[in-house]
Amino acid sequence: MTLVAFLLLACEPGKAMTGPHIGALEAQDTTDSDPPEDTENNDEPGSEPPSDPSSEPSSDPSSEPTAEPASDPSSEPSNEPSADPCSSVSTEVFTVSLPPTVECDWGQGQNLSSQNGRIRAFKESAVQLSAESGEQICEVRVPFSSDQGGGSGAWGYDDEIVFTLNNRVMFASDPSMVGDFSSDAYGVVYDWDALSNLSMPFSSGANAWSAGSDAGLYIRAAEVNESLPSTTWLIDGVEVDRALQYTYDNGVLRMALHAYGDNDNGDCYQSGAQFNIEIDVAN
Ligand SMILES: [Ca+2]
Ligand SMILES: [Ca+2]
Repeated sequence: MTLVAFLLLACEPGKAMTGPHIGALEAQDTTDSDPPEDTENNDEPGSEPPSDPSSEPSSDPSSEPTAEPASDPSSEPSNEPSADPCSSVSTEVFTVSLPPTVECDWGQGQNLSSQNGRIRAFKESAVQLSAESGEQICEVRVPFSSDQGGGSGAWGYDDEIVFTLNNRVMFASDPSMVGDFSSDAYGVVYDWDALSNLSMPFSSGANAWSAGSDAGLYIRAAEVNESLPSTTWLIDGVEVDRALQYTYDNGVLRMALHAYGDNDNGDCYQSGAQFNIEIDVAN
C-alpha cells in the first residue's frame, strides 16, 4: 500500500447516522471485482446504479496514456532514456466514503451564530489521501468525471451543499454560492470566508452550479434525513483534470462535502456518499 487514507470528520462520531434513510452515492463504473470494505451495505431498491456496459472506460487500462515514449526526433537523444516515472504504474482502488452530517454547530469554530436566511454554518465530511515520500501519483480516475461516466445513487442535503476536489469547487447547489470565489490554475477556490453570511438561497438544486460545462449533474435538496433516489454526480472532465493536477503536483488528494445551514434543527445535513476511485502510482 503506497497511499494512506484517513478521514477528517467535522461531525461528531456519535452523530453519524445509519439506517434506511441514508443513501450512498456509488460509482456507476466499478471495475474492481472485489467488494470494498462497505460496512453499511445499503440495499435500497432503486438506488443501485444500473450496470451500464457503455459506462466502462473505453481505454484499456494497460495502455497507460501518461506514458510518452520519446518519439520526437528533435528531442535530445543523449538524455536519460526513460525520464518519465509514470511510464510504468501500478493501479490501486480506494473506496471513498464521505459520511453523513447533520446539525450545525452554531457559533463554534468558523461557524457563525444561527440567523434565519443566511449561510451561517457548515459541516464538512472529507477524505484525504497522501502519497508516501518519494511516491509519484500519475493519474487519478474518479467516477464523477465525465471521462468516467458519472456516479448515481440516493443522496440528499439541506439547506445547501458544495463539493470540492482538492479545495476546488466541483459543484455548488446554487450559483450565488461561488460568486465571490477566486480562481487559480486548478479551478475555483473554495473559501468559507467569502461564503459565510451570504443570503441563503434555499435552492432546490435544479439550478446548481458545476465546474466547466454542464455534463449532467443532477442534485436536489431533501428533507432532513431523507435522500432522493436519482442523484447523479457528473462533472466536466476538463475541470476534474484541472483540479487533479494539484494531486499530481503535490501528492495529496482531498475530496470534501460541505453542508450549510441558517438556523434550523437538522441543517448542515447531507446523507453521505461513497464511491470507488483508481489511482495510478509510478512503480
Ligand atoms: Ca431557517
Ligand atoms: Ca435551514
